[in-house]
Amino acid sequence: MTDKKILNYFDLPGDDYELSPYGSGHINVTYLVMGKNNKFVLQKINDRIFPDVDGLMRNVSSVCDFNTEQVKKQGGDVKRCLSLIRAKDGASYVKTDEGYFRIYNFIENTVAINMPLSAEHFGEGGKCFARFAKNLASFDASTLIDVIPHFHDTVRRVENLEKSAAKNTAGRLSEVEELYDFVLSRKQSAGLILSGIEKGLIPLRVTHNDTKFNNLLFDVQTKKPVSVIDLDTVMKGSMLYDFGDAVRTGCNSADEDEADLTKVKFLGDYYDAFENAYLGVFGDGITAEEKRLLGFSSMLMTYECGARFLTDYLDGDVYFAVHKPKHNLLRAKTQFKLVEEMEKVFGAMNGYSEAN
Ligand code: ADP
Ligand code: GN1
Ligand code: MG
Repeated sequence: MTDKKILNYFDLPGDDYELSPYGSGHINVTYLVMGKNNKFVLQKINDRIFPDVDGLMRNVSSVCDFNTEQVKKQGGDVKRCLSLIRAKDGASYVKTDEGYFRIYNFIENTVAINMPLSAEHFGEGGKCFARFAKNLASFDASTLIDVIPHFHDTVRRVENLEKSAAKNTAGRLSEVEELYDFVLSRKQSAGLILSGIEKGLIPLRVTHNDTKFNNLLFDVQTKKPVSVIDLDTVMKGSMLYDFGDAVRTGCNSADEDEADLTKVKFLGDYYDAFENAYLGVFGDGITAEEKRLLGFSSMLMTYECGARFLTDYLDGDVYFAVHKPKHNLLRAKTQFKLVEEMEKVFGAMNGYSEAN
């Protein structure tokens, strides 16, 4: 637990603040900063995953500012946009012996939730993600640092899994043979989005790259989405990454770490609502190849995430925060079950081939 002395470095209004752990993100350590009259969000940045903290924070800061500017132009409420609270020396983050810290505004009367409440609710989430993508369409992508290179290179993700299986650091390989085979049996389609990008059929855009449902904030009263958060992974990418990754969490009838796999079903009506809403806001700019691969990307992003959880399980749980024994294994199993469910709707992953 971080000491609240860290708050002294930041330009916060005077108040009697307390820190308490907050949210269910897997990467940073997040605290609610609660005063009598003010609320903020403090994060200890995961500098093992984001070693170039300065580059990361330049990305986050410029994307926050750009998005806020767009919302302002549209006549929206800028108080409901994510923004960084500066340190007293004007910097966007603070480094101490304990690590790197940043503070965000707490967007009033909002909450993040892990799963949508209904198909329509997921559709609203889709509009919010698509609006964010649209807002960033005119952002100069060349100024963004690739904070985690090859983030959605699924081929590399599978190669990393193979390397981890070969090392078997935590001695867990024998336990996961079936899951490992599941990944290998579908690896021939892992490079489809990348090859579409190489062929110029899928444009590179500024993308969020981590559009899971709890990276949206919802108004507590209206339950409508208010803002996209967790901007650490905003980089150049394909809109299919954002579309597919949102479907991964929003169309799963169960939690990401549900142990009872019979509960893991793909929610087709949620998918339809999301696709309609997302594309409605995203507009006509979508290419034919992007359209062809919407369902496929949902499977690919779910498969990739499962492969990453499995890799981390084999490595001994060094990447994602875990809160119970075999947590990464449970998460991997859920993802693969969901891929199987999706294949019933979208066809086998291996059945998709490269566009000519
Ligand atoms: P991680 O990278 O670990 O997922 P996030 O930035 O997504 O970190 O934050 C984790 C959780 O903290 C979010 O899912 C949300 O519940 C909460 N959170 C983060 N930023 C804010 C904010 N500005 N206002 C309110 N809640 C927030
Ligand atoms: C992590 O940061 P968070 O918890 O929103 C991860 C995503 C995974 C997700 C799986 C930087 O997201 O890529 O899809 O967990 N973020 C990073 O739940 O690796
Ligand atoms: Mg998050």
